[in-house]
Amino acid sequence: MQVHLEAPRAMRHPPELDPLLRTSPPAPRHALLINPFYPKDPHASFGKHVLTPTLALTSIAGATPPGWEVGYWDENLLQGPPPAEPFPAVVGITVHLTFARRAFALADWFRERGATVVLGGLHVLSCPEECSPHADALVVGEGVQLWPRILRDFEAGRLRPRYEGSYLPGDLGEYADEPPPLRRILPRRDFLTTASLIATRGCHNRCGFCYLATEGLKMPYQMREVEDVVTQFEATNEPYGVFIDNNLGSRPSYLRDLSRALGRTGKIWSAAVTLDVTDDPDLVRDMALGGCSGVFVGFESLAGENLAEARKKSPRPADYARRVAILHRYGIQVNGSFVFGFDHDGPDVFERTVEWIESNRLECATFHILTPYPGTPLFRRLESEGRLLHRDWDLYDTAHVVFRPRLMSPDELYEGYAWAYRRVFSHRSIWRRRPERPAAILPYLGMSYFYKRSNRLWPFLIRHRLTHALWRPFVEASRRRYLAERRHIAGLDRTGGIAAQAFRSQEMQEERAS
Ligand code: B12
Ligand code: SF4
Repeated sequence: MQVHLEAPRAMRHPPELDPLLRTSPPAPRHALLINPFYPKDPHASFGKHVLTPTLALTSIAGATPPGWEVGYWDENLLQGPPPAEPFPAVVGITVHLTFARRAFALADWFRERGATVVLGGLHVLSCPEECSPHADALVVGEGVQLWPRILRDFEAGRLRPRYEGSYLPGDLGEYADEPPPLRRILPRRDFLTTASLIATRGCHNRCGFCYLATEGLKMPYQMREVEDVVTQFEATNEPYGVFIDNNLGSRPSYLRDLSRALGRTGKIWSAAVTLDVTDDPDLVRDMALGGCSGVFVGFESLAGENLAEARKKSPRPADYARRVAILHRYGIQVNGSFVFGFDHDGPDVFERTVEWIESNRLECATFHILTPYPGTPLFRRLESEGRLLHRDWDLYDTAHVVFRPRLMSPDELYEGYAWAYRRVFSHRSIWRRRPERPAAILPYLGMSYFYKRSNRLWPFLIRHRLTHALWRPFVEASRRRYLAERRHIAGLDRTGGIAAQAFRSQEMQEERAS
């Protein structure tokens, strides 16, 4: 039996949709884009869900033709169900497997009242036949290039039931030519930062458990112009940005150029990268000088056999510690992501992993129960081995066991996952993982306690829209620490190279500002 820690009601159940509500007729040329509610894992931080918004909806919004009004609603911000006034002519909903049920309920509710509903997102890509009964039009794959065409077809009364997007450069244009996301529609108060940024698409890997390995998905690595990304970041007026790229480090030369250009802004940012970036410590130094305050690294497993089976081409686990030390040397915090339940994971995997995290002082760690996303090689293998326990997508959220593990029982896997979170969120573990540099300890502790030990507070903070205001001092402290650290890092190597130039231009900017 899996014992579940209970999340508060608002974090478990979506807001109610009034079945009797009568609405006005659809307002012409008015579109509403919706991110549906999903239940939150009580073991992890609730703060994670208000860090930064998904870029799916703002990317679509950025491609909306002139003359259209476009609204944004994220049900996870605890402000109730989507607004029905003015009643939208077109509703666009992003669908992931874990919130597909909610997305369909919203779609049905709006359609019953006369709106035209367009569904897009990862679940439409992997299970289109499941989504089509709930939509007037489906967008399979890339949506930005198709959205203007969909609105035109809608106005001309010739909307098609299905549109196929493509991530390949072609008739519909290049990735680099796509319009920037429209971030002004985002409620700024509700997120730590509304600067969700994306510079690249794809990844050089195709791990068997990753959504990038979904059958039929062709997503070559593509990059936006460096200057375009920097301009977008500056326009947000946010001091901190989060790159939501699958892997910002797949092309080291691009990451170097981007880091150098970002160094001009004096802002800080974090990004997901693979450990390969540490092949070249000089690249890591450029990232730090460019304002990189933290990286999210998918270590996945400390067992090489698990990585080999998933076909993840990455540094050997025996070399992880040395590489983490390189990131720390330049003051970059490491948020490690670990997956439990691979075929070579026995019941000792949890303790071993947590011990490793603590002894290498990872500032943050995220755990996932191995989850076979439909359409991936992992899903096909577990299905053919008869190991899937069910197809209740609500539970395919990496916080539940949905398959039979090889070397332990589903209960052992679940309990071990829950234990690992309890342990890394404990006072003892937070303290043990504190950074070595004394100046970094206080901001680290403040952030850790606010992020990891405030789940009782989060629903209140989110509902009362206090996220941005309360998080801001922590961001500012980190930014200041970074600016100071950059002096230190640039001082270590005043060769007259670009690294020192970035520092000097930053110094000049600060002097001008004061
Ligand atoms: C930001 C993010 C988050 C944020 C915000 C999530 C949210 N839904 O609000 C936070 C941190 C809260 C989060 C949490 C989680 N996430 Co998350 N997250 C991401 C991340 C990094 C970026 C998403 C994004 O902005 N992509 C960029 C946009 C532009 O791409 P896109 O969504 O595919 O949209 C394009 C098309 O799909 C299409 N499209 C999409 N929607 C629509 C709608 C319409 C109308 C149209 C026309 C087109 C269209 O057009 C878009 C442009 O081309 C992705 C990884 C990634 N890089 O994509 C993971 C990812 C989506 N997350 C994932 C997971 C598993 C989770 C969690 C369950 C993990 C956990 N246990 O905590 C939670 C729970 C959230 C949930 N149930 O979805 C998985 C989903 C796997 C799957 N097959 O569903 C991903 C893919 C990561 C991964 N590599 O496995 N996440
Ligand atoms: S390295 Fe990460 S983003 Fe790339 S394919 Fe593997 S899991 Fe996906």
